[in-house]
Amino acid sequence: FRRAALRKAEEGIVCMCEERARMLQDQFAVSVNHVHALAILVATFHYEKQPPALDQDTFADYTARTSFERPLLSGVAYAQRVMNADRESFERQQGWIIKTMKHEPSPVQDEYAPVIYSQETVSYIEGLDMMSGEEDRENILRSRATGKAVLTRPFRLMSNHLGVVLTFPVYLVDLPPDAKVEDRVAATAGYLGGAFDVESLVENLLRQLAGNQELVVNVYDVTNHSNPLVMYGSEVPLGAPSPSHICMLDFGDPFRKHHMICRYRNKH
Ligand code: WA2
Repeated sequence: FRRAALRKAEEGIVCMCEERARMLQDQFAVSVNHVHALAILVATFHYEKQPPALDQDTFADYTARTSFERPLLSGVAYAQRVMNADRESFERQQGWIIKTMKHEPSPVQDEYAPVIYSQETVSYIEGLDMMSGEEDRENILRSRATGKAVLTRPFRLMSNHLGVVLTFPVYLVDLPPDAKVEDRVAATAGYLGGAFDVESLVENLLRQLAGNQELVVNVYDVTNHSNPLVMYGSEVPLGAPSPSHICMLDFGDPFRKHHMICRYRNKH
């Protein structure tokens, strides 16, 4: 009887874990696709129109009304690439000065990525140089070098929740898929990105599922397999070995690897 019960528990956990992994991956993918479309919106209406046919009010209104398309993102924003030579005229034109993510006036840098458009839910990043944060900076550099969507490692967002940032590059010209890195960098206009508030939005997602009470779900960034980073859930190691199941997750950035581990809360 014990063995049959254990087998049933193991089968149950496989199903429940796969269901959760699939849901999370799907909601992640639709959110990424919609941010991709927003990057094209900025290229079309900010850069391909003279004068630009986009402003903060329009961006805030459009992103608020389409937020249902990005269920795992707490907010999206557009950071413009500003070279140091153009900083003064940029600041004069905007009427504010570029600040660091610690809310100090930015020291001189080769270039900056100040947020010029933001969804109201993340309006606190407006005017901040997103290159002043280590994780955001690495994302910006990797996205423009590859032309693809990239993700940070999990870290504490400015909302103070654990999450990851997604970044798409926006280019001034159409680039062929095999464009050289230096051509990509030279053509970079800015960066469209958003914050995956994993801590609160994944909690919401899992809470709606049957069996939530009995299951412990953890998501890890296992890009460096010998140093797994918690992306969702608590890090407390579980005592007695109980049935567990691991599901691979694909969040669309081939540079990063993620997986989900599910266990029962009460020993079976
Ligand atoms: N957005 C919201 N909260 C954050 C954050 C962020 N980055 N970084 C830390 N907390 C405009 O890649 C460009 C958004 C960065 C995009």
